[in-house]
Amino acid sequence: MMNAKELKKAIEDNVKVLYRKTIDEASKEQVFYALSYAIKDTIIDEWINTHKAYDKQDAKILYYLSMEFLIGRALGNNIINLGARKEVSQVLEELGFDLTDIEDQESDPALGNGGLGRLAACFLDSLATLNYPAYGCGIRYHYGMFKQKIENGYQKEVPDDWIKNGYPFEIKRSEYSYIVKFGGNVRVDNVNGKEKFIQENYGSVKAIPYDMPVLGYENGMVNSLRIWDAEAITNFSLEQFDKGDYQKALEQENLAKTLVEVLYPNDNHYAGKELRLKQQYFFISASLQRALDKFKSTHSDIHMLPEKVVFQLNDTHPTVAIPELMRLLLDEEGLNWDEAWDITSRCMAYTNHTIMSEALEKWPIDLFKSLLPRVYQIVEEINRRFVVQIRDRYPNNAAEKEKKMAILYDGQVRMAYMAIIAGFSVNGVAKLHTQILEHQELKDFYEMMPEKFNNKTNGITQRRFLVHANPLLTDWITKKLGSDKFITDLPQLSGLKQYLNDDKSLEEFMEIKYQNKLRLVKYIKEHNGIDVDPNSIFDVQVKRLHEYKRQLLNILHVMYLYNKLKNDDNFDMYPRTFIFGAKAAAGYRRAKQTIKLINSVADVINNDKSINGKIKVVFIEDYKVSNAEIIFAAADVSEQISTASKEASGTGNMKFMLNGAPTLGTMDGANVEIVEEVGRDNAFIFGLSSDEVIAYENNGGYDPMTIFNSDTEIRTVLMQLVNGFYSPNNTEEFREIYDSLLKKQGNDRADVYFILKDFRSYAKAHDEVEKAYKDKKRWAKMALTQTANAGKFSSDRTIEEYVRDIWHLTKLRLDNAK
Ligand code: 475
Repeated sequence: MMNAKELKKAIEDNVKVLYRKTIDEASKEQVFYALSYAIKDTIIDEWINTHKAYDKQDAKILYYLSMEFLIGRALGNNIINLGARKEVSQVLEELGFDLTDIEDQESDPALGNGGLGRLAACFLDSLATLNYPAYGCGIRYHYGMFKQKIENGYQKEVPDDWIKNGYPFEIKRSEYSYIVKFGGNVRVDNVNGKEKFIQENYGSVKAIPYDMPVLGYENGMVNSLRIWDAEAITNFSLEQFDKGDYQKALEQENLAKTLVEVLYPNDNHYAGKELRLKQQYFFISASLQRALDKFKSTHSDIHMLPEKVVFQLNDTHPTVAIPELMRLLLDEEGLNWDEAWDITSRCMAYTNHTIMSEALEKWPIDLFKSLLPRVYQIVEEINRRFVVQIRDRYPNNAAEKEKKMAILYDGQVRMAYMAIIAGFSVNGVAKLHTQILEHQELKDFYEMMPEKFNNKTNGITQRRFLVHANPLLTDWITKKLGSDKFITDLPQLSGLKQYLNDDKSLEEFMEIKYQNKLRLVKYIKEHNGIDVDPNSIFDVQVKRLHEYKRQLLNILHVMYLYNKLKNDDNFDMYPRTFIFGAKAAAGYRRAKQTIKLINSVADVINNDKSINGKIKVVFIEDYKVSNAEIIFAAADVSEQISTASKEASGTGNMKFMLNGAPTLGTMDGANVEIVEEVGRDNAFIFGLSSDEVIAYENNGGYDPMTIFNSDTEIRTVLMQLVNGFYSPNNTEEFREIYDSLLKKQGNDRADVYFILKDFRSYAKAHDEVEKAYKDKKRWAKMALTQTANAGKFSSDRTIEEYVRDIWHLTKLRLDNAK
């Protein structure tokens, strides 16, 4: 890192060169670019040095293959990982600028939907911090996750043109471009008695990589996130035109344009669009071609590949990597099937992130085959051999097993099954989730190949979600522990336990929470125009909107509390602010109606003077990584209320915990492990267990109508959905939500997510929260208990487990590191 004087000069020079201005004339945005280029300059030598070390040490490299990397803003994070926060702040101050203001100028790169994409970003941070050689491989979407506007209570999607003004931290690397082929047919030639498969009449695009630096924390390590862009193949169009194939040339140009245009905005949902499969094959083929070339540049024996390369499949979205690697090894490297299969299956590992059936990728065979004719042949052969194995192993019930396990079945290619069959590792993302995979969802596979299954409980990076998000708390912890080692060793936080009975420390801890609440109050005032009482309980649910996450349960409970305030003279409550943030997939009707409901309820309640501001409801527009950081730091209560068994892990739960907010939640996903760490007394747990949910799903026996008929308070709340209470101009506005809770919907039971079933125990858990909060000291202790026990949930721990059990990487030594 340059010193203060050099940095100042670099910023001033950049402003001059880029904008022909002196620093006193520069806008904040211009200073953002000037500073970012200066920071990139300081990174570049370490970036080069790191990759030289890869080669010199002949390091085994992880390729983390993911359709999504929800990286968020880079500037602040890079400054922190360079260990230069104070210095940069000061230089900017001298120049008349505030660092947080400047950071706010950066677009918030959202090349992901939610949990899965953010996990990938946390993993990259931890990999670099722990000195592991790794590439993130993904797509350079021109439009990331849409920006959300709320108009009249409805979500409106606005395109996110994040690279409009250029992104300062990426480097285009045209010299590593590759051709990716789609469609056409396969011709079989016979060369010296050996079959040769040649794809012909295809359309193709050029894949061009852009690299972004991924900095380790103060260790001189800089890995790369490599995202692929598409370009039409120039002069190819001319050639085609000469051949009279004008149509084809245009098609190719069109393909290049549309291919990487936009991220599919679906979380935990599979849309089955042809373009999505094209995106998958595009970035996978390019990433694998590059990985093989890199390997071959320093190795002569392709059989060594599994010793030097490992591919992690982030859910099934990159699973086409399996037949693609087979294709490269068979058709390009000339290996025979058994050799290719051995190598492929020792290089590929698969992570499952969800058991939601609507998220399972199943491609129609016709589509798959016409888009990827040669790859499909290979899938067929993989499947044929597997089916032979099944018949061998289960002679008595082969048909049944085939139905449950074959890759090709019922006209579909089942991607998860291919990943399990071909890879050497299958992992879930929290203990409970892995158990459900082993004993329910994937039990036939677990029975047949138990050695592949393992758990890797998710984690988060404290560099972003504590150090960057919560500088006040970071400084306090550093002071209390007498060291900042927790920044790379989160379990050190347990040292805070010695302060659990120290009144002064508890007061300091809560004062920091208060200051962070003020920061959020200001954000809400600026963005929503709502006044929020910083002394109220900040009860927060921020995550993607999905029925299984049950934002609906939360808002129905708010409606219930409001009724009590209005109708029951004996009822009183501690002031609460219910904060929501959530994007709904653009085509997800029910989710969008829930957003409208939250906003309609907010409208009525926030404007009712008679309740003295006891309840406020805030829907934060455009929930994203940058405002998430402000929200986590300010939360009192963490709502993690998914229907048990449905949330594979959750990672927001860990971010709240780290920042001192107890969990109000079900025994689902990683909540179970959070409770294990803090103890049952330091969490507010309610609702059906995952076993109970699964039993109801299998055996029936739940009818929400009995609750509707017997519980008047619940009934009143439900009736308010359809009597215009919250939608005076349209009593039908929330009819579908009402129906979903009480009526069978096609093949679905009423109240699929057990909202009415869990309602009473949820309300009771809220009572407990209030009781606990009123006792200031008890609450402070409970809050500090969260932070002090958050050590397990660092993604550093998760990565070390992946390395130990799956990747077997060696830490890179950086001789020139500072
Ligand atoms: C789980 N996304 C969380 C998190 O492991 C878990 C994206 C595109 C298409 C389909 N689905 C997706 C997910 O499935 C996803 O984000 N899953 C989430 O992964 C990290 O913590 O419980 O829901």
